[in-house]
Amino acid sequence: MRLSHYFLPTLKENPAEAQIASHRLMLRAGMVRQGAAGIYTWLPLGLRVLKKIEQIVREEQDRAGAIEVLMPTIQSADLWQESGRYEDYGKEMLRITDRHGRESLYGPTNEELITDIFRREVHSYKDLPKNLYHIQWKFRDEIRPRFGVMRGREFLMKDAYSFDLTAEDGVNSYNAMFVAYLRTFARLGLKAIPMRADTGPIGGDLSHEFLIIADTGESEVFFDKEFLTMEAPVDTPDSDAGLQKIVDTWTKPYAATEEMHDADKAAGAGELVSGRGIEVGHIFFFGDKYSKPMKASVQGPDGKPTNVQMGSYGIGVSRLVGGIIEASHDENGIIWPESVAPYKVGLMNLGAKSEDCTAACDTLYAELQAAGIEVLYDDTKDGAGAKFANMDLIGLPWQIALGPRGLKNGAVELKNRATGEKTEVATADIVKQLAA
Ligand code: 5CA
Repeated sequence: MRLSHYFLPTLKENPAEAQIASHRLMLRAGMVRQGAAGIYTWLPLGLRVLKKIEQIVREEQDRAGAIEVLMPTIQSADLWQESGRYEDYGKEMLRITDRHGRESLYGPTNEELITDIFRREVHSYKDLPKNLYHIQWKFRDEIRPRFGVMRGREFLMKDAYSFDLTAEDGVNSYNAMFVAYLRTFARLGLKAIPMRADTGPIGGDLSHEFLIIADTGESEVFFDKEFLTMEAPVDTPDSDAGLQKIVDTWTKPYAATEEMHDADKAAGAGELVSGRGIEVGHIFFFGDKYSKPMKASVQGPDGKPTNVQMGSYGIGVSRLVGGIIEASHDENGIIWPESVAPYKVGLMNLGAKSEDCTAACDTLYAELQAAGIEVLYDDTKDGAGAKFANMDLIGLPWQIALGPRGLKNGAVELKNRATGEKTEVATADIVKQLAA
């Protein structure tokens, strides 16, 4: 993409309304703009990151055997009356009345709707287990939307719903999602800690939150200090063996944390430290909480109708954009893990006034594209200082600078955004090096 053709409204100054780094940087890097309290437009750069996160979440759900559907944002109030949650959910639910006076709502979550679909279509235990998920916008009329996309009113969530015949099978489905979450967050370059959690308005008695540690998090957590020294799995090779190693490492200190999840025990345990966490995922097993009142049953092996055992599994896809920035930035801007970076490479023409330099940059841009490398090409007439600052702000993993001096030497300057390391690379070799 040529920057001169793009829509990237970056800001030089810190916006006054932003209290935390991710909110500030998302506004400054031209990723989002607020439409109304807690409701955002995703601008091109932000949208690319959102889509990449969504795709990693999708791949790991698919890998775990979940099947994608797409449910609507607007739901009928009837189903929520059946489950008993219509009144219980309270003011967070945005209620809508249509022209015929029918009560509807903008879905804050989808247990009722998916249970309705399931009970209409599935009638035999032979069709179990099933896990259906979708990635769809939700609305919760949060009393204090804040921190940009971290606590929005409209937000993108992946929610999966499992259906099993027995509680034992249901817990197996729960565990499969647990592992899928560890893999997902590892691929996103995050250290996400699973913690025992309250079930809140979703209900049930087995639940884990997945938290990333950041000072700006909203939950207080106690965790094994081994987590702090563990290497963040940035740029994890997307291989089964590589990911399995991460899952294994994480389940070890996780087991220790699990033992001591309540504060009483945590207070006596020297190895535990306290910190603040951002909840990026939450999983629940709640048995027949919805299947019973909504009569979602299948015929069991004994021929008798049996209420299905259900769980639900959420990931805050739009919250993750902010969460990843909280976990990975410096004073100059964002540092994207390669897996979710909006572009892998930023190419800067530092001699935009010279025809030769522009021709060389144009050629390099075409070669990078031909090699399938995602590249944002700063072909504008801005000065070098402004170009460097902008690239650091938007946080692409690799920066290539080509100016008149490099042109003479047949070399470009390659900078690694995460380490700051700069190297001279022969122009002839750069595409091969970045494609590797
Ligand atoms: N039905 C269950 C699981 S599918 C559910 O709704 N769980 S939840 O309430 O915990 O939400 C799932 C995830 O959505 C949370 O872990 C969080 O990452 C994200 N989320 C929840 N509320 C917001 C919000 N106001 N803004 C941004 N993300 C949110």
